[in-house]
Parts: sequence; C-alpha cells; structure tokens
Amino acid sequence: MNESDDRQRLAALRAEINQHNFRYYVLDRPAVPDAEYDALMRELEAIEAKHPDWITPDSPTQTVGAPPSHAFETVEHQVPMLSLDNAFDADEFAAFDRRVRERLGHDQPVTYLAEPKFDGLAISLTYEGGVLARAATRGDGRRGEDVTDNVRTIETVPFRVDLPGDSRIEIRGEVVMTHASFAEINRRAERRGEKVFANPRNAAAGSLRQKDPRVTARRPLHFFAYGIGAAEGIEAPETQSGWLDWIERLGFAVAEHRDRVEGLEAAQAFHASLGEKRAGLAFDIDGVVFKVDSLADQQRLGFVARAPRWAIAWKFPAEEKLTQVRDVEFQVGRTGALTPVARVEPVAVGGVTVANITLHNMDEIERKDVRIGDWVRVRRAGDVIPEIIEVLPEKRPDDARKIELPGTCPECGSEVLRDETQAVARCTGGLYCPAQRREAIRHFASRRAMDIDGLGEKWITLFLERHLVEHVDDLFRLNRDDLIALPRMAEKSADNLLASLERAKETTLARFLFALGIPLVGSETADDLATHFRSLTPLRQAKVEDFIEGRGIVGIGPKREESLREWLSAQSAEPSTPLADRVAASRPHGIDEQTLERVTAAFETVGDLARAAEQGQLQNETITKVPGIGPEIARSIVAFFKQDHNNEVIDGLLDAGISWPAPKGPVEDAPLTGKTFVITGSLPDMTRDEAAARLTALGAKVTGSVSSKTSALIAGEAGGSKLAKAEKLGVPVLNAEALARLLDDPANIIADP
Ligand code: JCF
Repeated sequence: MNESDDRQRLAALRAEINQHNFRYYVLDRPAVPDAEYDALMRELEAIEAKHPDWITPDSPTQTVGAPPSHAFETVEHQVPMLSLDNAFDADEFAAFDRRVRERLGHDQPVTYLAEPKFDGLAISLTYEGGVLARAATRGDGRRGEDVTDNVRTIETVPFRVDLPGDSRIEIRGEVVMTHASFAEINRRAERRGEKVFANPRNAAAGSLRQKDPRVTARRPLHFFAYGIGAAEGIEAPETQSGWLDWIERLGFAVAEHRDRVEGLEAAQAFHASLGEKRAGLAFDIDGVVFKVDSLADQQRLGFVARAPRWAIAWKFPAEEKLTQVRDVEFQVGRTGALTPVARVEPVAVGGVTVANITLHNMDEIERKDVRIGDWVRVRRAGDVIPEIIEVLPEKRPDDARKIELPGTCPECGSEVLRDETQAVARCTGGLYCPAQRREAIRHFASRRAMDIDGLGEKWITLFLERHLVEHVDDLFRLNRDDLIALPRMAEKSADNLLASLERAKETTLARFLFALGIPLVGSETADDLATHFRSLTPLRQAKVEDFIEGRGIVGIGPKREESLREWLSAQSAEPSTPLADRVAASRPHGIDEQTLERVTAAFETVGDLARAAEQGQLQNETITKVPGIGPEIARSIVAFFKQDHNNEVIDGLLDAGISWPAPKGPVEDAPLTGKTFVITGSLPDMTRDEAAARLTALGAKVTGSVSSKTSALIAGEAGGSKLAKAEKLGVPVLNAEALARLLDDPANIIADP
C-alpha cells in the first residue's frame, strides 16, 4: 500500500470503528462479532505503527468507549437541500409539464421518474470512503442539525456501503414511521400517561430529535432514499431512475412504487393509481414526486430560489371520510370559553385517527346544522386539525338530537353566559371553576410561557384534586414529600419535576407576562409589553391613558374635517368671532348635531377652529403609545392588574423567587428619549411593528398621527396622507435608508423640531 492508500484506509477504519463503539457502548447492540471488531482495530494499529505521526488523540486506538456525541450541532449542507414546488390539481401539473417542455425547447413528451412523496423528515447522509460519516436534518435547506448518533440507530441506514476509499457521497431521503409503529408508540405513551404524537410524521421527527440515541433506537424508523447531493469519486448515471437503481444496489431502501412515465397522460395515470393504493400503504404519503428523468435535462432546467425547475410534488387532495357524531361535549378553556367538541365514531383520515372534532362555537353548529346522530363528512389535510365539512341530511336518523348550549358549566355548575356577539359562551365561575384553573396552570407551564418540563395535564389535575395547588404560585411551594405521596409518582419523577420548577424560576419578563394568562395577551403582545415597560412595576401601575390617547374630536374623520375646512374658507368672519354664533348663522354641511356640539364645545372662536383645522388636529384618532397594544388589549391589561386576586398570585410568584434579568440602563438614558416618531408606508427590511419596537427600545415614542410635535415621519413606500401632512407641518421625513442609519447610530438624529 502506498501512503495515500494508507491515509484513506486509516480514515475509513476510524469511522467504522467509531460506529461499532457507538453500537456497543451506547446502544448495547453490537453490529459485528467481537472477532471482526478486533480485526479492524488491529489493522488500524498496524497503520498507525507504520506512521506514528498520524496518531491523533481522537483515534479509537487512543480513546475508550463511544465517540463523543455532537448532538444537534449545526452543519452546513455542501449542496443546499431544496424543497419541491407543489401542484394541487391536474391543471397545475399540466402547467408544470408545459413549462418544462418550453424550457427544453421541444414538444416531445417528457420522461419523468415518478415516486411517492413520503410524509416524514428529510435527511442527508454523507458517506466517506463508503462509511457513514454524518447525518443531518434538512433544517432551513442551507444548514441543518447533526443527528448522526440518532440516525445510526436506524436499521435501514447502512453504516458501510461498497464504495471506493476516496469517494464521498451524500444520500438524501426521508425518515418515516409506519402507521402500525406509530399506533403502537402512542398506545405505550398513553398507558404511561405521556404525550401522544399527532401523526407518524411528528413521531418520526420527535424520535429523531431525541437527545438520547438509546431512545431513538427503540423507535422503529425507516429511511427511504430519493436522491443524492454532493458526490465525489463516483461515476454518475445519466438519469434520475439510474441513480435510484444505483442507490438501491448499494443497499438502501428506495420507494418500491416508482416508475418512469412518459408524457402527461402517463403521469396522470400514475398519480391516480398511487392515490388508490395510498390508503393501503404502510407509510403516509401525501402526493407523487415527478422528476425529469434525464440528468442532462435537469441541468438545463436548473433551479429557482428554493426548488428545482425539473421536479414537482403533485399533492393528493385532502382525504375525506364519513363518520357519525356520537355526542357533543363542551370543554371549558382557560378563559371560561365553552367549546363544543363532537365525539365521532373514530375514523382514520389523512394519516391520523380522528375521534374528537372541534365545532368552535354555537354559530358554527347552527350554520352547519350538526345534530347528535348525524353522518358527517370529515377532512384533515396535512397537519391541519380535523374538521366537519358538512352534514349528510339524507342520512339523518329519526332520533337525531339538536345540540343545546348548557345553561351551567359542565365542570363547576356556574352559570354560562354568552357575550354580546353571542358567538362565545363562557362559564362565569372564574377561578372557582376547576377547568379554568387547570387550563390556567397548563398555560402557565407551557413551553412559550414558564416552560416547566414534565408538568402535564395529568399532574395538574391530580394536584388540584388533592388541593396541593390552587393557583400557579402554589406550584413553587410543592415539596418532595407531598409529591412522593401521590399515586404513581416515583421519587425520580418527583425530583425531576422539582428541578424543572427550580429551572423555570429564572425566566424573562415577556415569558412571565405571557404565562399570567392576561386575556388578549399572547406571546407577541407580551414581548411588546416587556420591550416597552422593561419591568413589571410600571406595567402593573399603568392606566389606560398610558397605552392609548384619544386625539381630535369624536365623530370627525377625514371627510368631516374636509367639510369643516370648506365651511371655514367660506366664512368671512373675524377670527375672534365666537364659533357658536357663526355656526348658528351658517351650518357646515354633512355634520350631525351631536358632533357639531362637540366642535363648538372644543373651540371658542372661529380662529381657534381654523388653526386646529390647519394643523390637522380635528380628526379623531386613537394613538397607541405602546407599539402593538390597541385600546381593547390596553383595557384588558389594566382590568387584570386591578383584580386583587391576580395581584396576590403575582406577589406569591415573586415571593417564590421568580426572576428575570434587570433591564439594561435607565430609560432616561436611552438615545431617543423624548423623540416622537410616526411610521407610514411599507418598509423594505422590516414591518412597521418591528420598526416601532426598535425605536421604542431606543427610548422613542411611536404614535399614529403626525402633528407639529412629531420629531420625524418615517415614510416607506406609498406614504399617502401622513406624508402630505408632515410636509405641510414641516415635520422632517426619513426614508427607509435614513431609518436604518438612525437605528444603526441614534446620534444620526435630526435636529429637534
Ligand atoms: O418523499 C419525499 N418527501 C421527497 C422529498 C422525495 C423527493 O424525491 C424529493 C423531496 C424533496 C426534494 N426530492 C427533492 C429534490
């Protein structure tokens, strides 16, 4: 062997021995007899003995046990992993086929490789010298996560294939789980009171992203190859189908139902035929992938930004099934809202078994006229929640019953009231209602809120039943003895839960605010509040006026402002003439009595009104002082912090040691303190909300309308009336570029107005 052969062999041996170590030490599932392993080690030792300077500290001869885990490090794809364009019906596929022929400059039927589109998780496997060196998820297409250790546990991923020592190839494909395995895993999870997966795709993704490969190893995952990425030292075939045959010969699983089809009609026939087989397949598929078979043609067609021009995924229509409504129950949510849920005869549709379907509210029930006992058509597309499309009136049984909104809460017996719109019915039990309390705690513990790992519905229900927890702050007073005394709570789970609670105490203001469950405050609004108020105390003390400010005169919009201006210009009265007198003599057009009274109450003289009209201060506007917070949310926040029991819980949480990092630097020091901006038009690089958030973070105020007090108007594309007003009032106007400079360095601020 010459030196370069030795080099190659050394690398391959190290990679392979690392695989065996992993199998042996981590999975307890050796892949080869000890003798074979020993032979590989001896061969490696021999090469290292010949070239002692090649010995590295990470060589298997120098280490003990499994190779270090590099779980979930980011890896860059050498060749981007693209996605596929979709076609949703025959017309869209025909349009794709036409575009292909146009671009290829001929009108012959195109030969496609057709294969099922598996609904799983795309991964890329890199083989160096025939040995699996790395597995990565698709990620955003350019960068994915290193999941090598987990992928090594998949039986259908060969860890060594017969390829030359100097070769390097990326095999791409889909990791999937069968329906049967998915059902089995969920049965097991349910028995243990763990979370169940929604569908095989999520189960596959969740299994592959386990931190412990031993868990992945127990999940029956499969890998189907569909193509190659980067390839070096390998003779390429001339067609896509040639690649797939080659990949299959190497030892990979490739879709069995694949075929070369020539022309549009054959493609349509393949799609129809696979659609019929779909329900009987072991795996979920959601369409057919068609690829131009000739690799030379693929090259001529090239790519657009995210997808190749030579391929398309022609999706199957969302699956629909018939089933019968057995009952309708009302679920009580965190805010007391009663949601009707139809319990239907379980049906498999779109890859999951559906037994419960939300009907959203009473309006929807009336609109669809759903009754208990009805046959209904149900649908589920992709990850979408199942829905009842329609009732089959001809199949309505004689004893079908109308669905009635209960007068009292099914969980606590409190009265149920419908809001003004009549759409939402609510339990009036508030925190007396166990369902509302349970949902409030679940929300508090959820991932985007306090992220208390392991605190699921089962535990919460138990805690409430045993009166260990009444409100969220009680969670932090749970002690080990209380927990261990609970049925089915092992010491280890108790310790894990206590550790999660301890970890959750260190949080952010935004998460904390979201966790409180203030009506109308979602996680984005909570972010906005945290950015603006920076700490809890000022927010707790805020009044509605701190969020919003009314300007101008109620009842006056742009049209009426214009008619007042017209009226003013037709008056020849002295500016000092009392306004009421002038109005009595000549009434402005198009303004009702009540509004006119408001105008005359607000301005003493004709001159006062003229000045206000000149400055554009008549129009009634609500100005939001906190970006992202409108009047309705503002009122909800203020009402929340007014309630004593909410403040007791908040104080309890703070006493328990919940904390978040202090805001950096006092607001007064912020570079844009005292400046007021208005944003109009669309900005190229960010939304108006983002721009507002960034300005407020620098201490500025962002309001909704231009006045003489505005420091500057930020005007993107299509500025409109605000731009005109700013120009009229002499308010400086900044374009997107100037805004970028300002955000970059607030010293670039314009002079005070
Ligand atoms: O089965 C799939 N989900 C699948 C995805 C099959 C393919 O042939 C693909 C794909 C994504 C991208 N081909 C590309 C180029």
